[in-house]
Amino acid sequence: AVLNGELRRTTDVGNSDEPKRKRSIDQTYINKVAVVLGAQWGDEGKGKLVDLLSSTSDIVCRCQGGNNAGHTIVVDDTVYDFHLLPSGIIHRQCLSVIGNGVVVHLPGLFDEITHNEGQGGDLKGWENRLIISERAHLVFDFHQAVDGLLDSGKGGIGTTRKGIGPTYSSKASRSGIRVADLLGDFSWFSERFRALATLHQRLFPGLEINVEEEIERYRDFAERLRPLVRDTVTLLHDALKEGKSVLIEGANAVMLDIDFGTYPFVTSSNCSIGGVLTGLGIPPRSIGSVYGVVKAYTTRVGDGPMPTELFCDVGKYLQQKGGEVGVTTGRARRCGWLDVVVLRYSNLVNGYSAIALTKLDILDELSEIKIGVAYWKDGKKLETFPADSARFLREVEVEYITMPGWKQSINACRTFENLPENAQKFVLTVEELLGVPIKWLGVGKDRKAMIQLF
Ligand code: 2SA
Ligand code: GDP
Ligand code: MG
Repeated sequence: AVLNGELRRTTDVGNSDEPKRKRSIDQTYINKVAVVLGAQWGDEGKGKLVDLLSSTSDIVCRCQGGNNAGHTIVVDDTVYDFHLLPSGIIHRQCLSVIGNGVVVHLPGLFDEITHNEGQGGDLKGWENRLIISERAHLVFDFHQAVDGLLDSGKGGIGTTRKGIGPTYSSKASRSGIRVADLLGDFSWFSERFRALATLHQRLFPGLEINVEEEIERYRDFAERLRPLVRDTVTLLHDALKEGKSVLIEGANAVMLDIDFGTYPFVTSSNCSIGGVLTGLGIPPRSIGSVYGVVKAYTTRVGDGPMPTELFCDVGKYLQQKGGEVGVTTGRARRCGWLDVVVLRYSNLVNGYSAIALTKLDILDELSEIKIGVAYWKDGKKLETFPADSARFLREVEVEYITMPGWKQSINACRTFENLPENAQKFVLTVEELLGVPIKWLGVGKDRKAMIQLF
């Protein structure tokens, strides 16, 4: 029966002499969590959307990746760049959670805090609103050194060298070290550290690790970390029960997902919707809206196929006008046209409720704008997204549609109706091609340069 708009099922239980029990579907967690995910190859502007949504959220969580991510937030003249810290950290009412699925490089985390404290006052009091999972795995300096060794020369994929792959390898091979190991009995941590370091030295002869010095360094980190650490699974469940609103900040993006991305040119975590559940320990039914962040063109940093990549002046224009430089490594990002084949596949995996289309203003000066709508190979149109990235995806031909540009600045526009007609047409075309509503449009770097459509 439906009572007060809620589904309630009443069932007789046991024999008829016993009192009747009422069973109903528990509504406690339903739709309390909103998720922001990268819909392309990263750097779509997730940080900016998370910043916007954080102002009305109680908790903001990171669930996967590490300090390979780079999320930029521009507040007037202040630029914050976050790598491990959830972008909600600059909102005082918001608790920031680093979940169990994240890999944490402690020296990097403390440096990031110091750096961003120097950028502006909004980080003040961070120590009262940052929580780290006791189940998160630790990235050590030797993981980063090994990342560099593995990625150099032929076969490298252009990682950020932040130790992400080697740390998730330690986690999967069950030799990794978690926050809880560091904060428990220190001799247990020391023993595990020696074993892990020795294992890496055996695998990579010549790898220098000053084992005892590192252990002492971590004695200090342990004390700095201790006040921030909690059982985040229980914390989040309690918060959801109390009706708090939770926002998840995805890092990297679906095309870099270890399962669904362009393997092996991917990162080592699940950056799509599944990583939200495994990286935080929240039930699927707690998830409500899933927002995909889409840049109005495509970028990729590091190696790997990118069918709509532009090697001409338009590519250079997008790179320069878009300021397409890696936040973590300073590498120039490769640029190309918007690729709807990627977006449709991305939507299959993540099931977006709505899209934020960012950096529309970067297209301002172009007289023609293309959108990739299909892949062809050997005279046949591809019906599904190819899994063979190393070879097949590099050889597909892209079919484009061409749209006229708007040749004027849209930076000051704050409503859809204010946008030039050709910009409106571009937005409506993307929406139609993708079949997902566009809820926000990014028209500039600043926090305020965003149009909300509904
Ligand atoms: P890794 O370091 O093992 O995760 O690298 C594996 C691949 O994943 C790509 N990757 C990224 N792509 C875009 N943005 C990322 N974050 C930084 C940013 C990147 C930077 O926000 O700009 O500063 O260069 C990111 N992190 C990982 C990476 O390029 C490899 O292709
Ligand atoms: P993230 O990794 O997805 O959070 O994105 P990054 O921060 O790595 O890269 C996005 C860049 O674009 C940052 O420099 C942002 O400040 C900037 N940005 C985000 N949205 C917009 C927009 O709508 N217009 C312009 N011009 N810049 C934007
Ligand atoms: Mg980024």
